[in-house]
Amino acid sequence: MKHDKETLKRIAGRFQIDGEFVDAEPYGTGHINDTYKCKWQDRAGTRPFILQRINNNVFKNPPQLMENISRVTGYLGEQLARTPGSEPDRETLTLIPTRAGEKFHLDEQGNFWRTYVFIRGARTFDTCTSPDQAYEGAKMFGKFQRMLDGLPGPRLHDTIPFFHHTPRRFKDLEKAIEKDAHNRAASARAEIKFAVRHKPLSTLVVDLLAAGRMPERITHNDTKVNNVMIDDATGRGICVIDLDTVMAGCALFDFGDMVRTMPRLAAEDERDLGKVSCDPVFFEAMARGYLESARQFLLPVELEHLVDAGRLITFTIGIRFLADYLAGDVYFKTHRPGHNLDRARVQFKFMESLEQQEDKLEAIILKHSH
Ligand code: ADP
Ligand code: GN1
Ligand code: MG
Repeated sequence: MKHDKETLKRIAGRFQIDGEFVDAEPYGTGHINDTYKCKWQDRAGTRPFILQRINNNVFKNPPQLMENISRVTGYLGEQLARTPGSEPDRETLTLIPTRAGEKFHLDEQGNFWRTYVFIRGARTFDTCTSPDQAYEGAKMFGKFQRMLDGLPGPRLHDTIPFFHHTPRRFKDLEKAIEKDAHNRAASARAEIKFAVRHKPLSTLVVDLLAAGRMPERITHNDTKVNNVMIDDATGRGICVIDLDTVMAGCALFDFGDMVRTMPRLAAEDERDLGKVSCDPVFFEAMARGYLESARQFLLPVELEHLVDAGRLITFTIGIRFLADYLAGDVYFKTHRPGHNLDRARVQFKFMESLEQQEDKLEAIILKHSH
């Protein structure tokens, strides 16, 4: 455990929570932040909370990031409060302020911490276990885009500039290959070759955005399946989480990351590549879910490129894993040697499966577009 319990107790104590701190344990399988489930006890019993250290290697301006999250969750909460039958504190993340009334706590070491209400009776899945989950998760991400469509106020901060800018990501990869700081390029020759062969794909969405042919929207930008919570009792999608990258983007970024994760039944770091492919039944459930929520606002140019977006975002994240492997695993959390290379291989294998099934996937999108 990265932080000891005394430290966590001290930090948790800075937030507006009643009762006594009981315990904290690492929680979830995210690659970026340090997430803990904390238990607190008061007269009514024990209650869990999520305590998170924001990764400030990845996010350079945590106060701006927290301003985004506060605006977004506040706006979603207001809309939910007006919707009969909804449960605002389960259907959006809710920040708990510090005792000083701030959105985050800055500790003596320069770490930024935040606390969320724990969403009970729900969980996340690293891979979908049924087509229904793909349907539910995708429907939630579509609804999330729809609900944020009218967010008032100034443009959200770019928490990571050029986050899904594939040509820039490709340049980063080229730099990492050239530097080869850990002498790993030789062990990734096949993957580097694959990436270089697919370089022309990089410009697809950025060119359309630059030409003003693709609308900018508020998007989540990290819509992998374990960033949406599924209700234990009903199996319904309940809440979109992990809001660090909510900012201006393209609807295709979100759909692309769903394609990358929802119809892939093998793990993101599976070593047996024979298990890695796109399952068309799960793909269809996901497409149906997303389009039920998003069909009403998507433009033809967005609908036309949904299948391409799957390949593009899978490629983008594949080259990010590969670049991080070459750079010595400095960005994504890794749990074994070669972990980022294994992840990159899965992305590239999955891209091939998308390429092979392109016609079938296009037909599915067409079927659910109207
Ligand atoms: P990361 O950015 O590292 O992926 P996340 O914000 O996604 O971090 O959190 C990691 C995991 O913690 C999630 O996948 C989810 O399982 C769990 N989690 C996060 N927020 C909550 C919450 N409010 N209630 C319950 N579980 C949560
Ligand atoms: C990271 O935070 P997490 O684990 O949900 C990453 C995403 C990648 C994903 C790959 C801020 O997501 O961009 O797609 O890993 N988040 C950030 O699994 O870089
Ligand atoms: Mg996450």
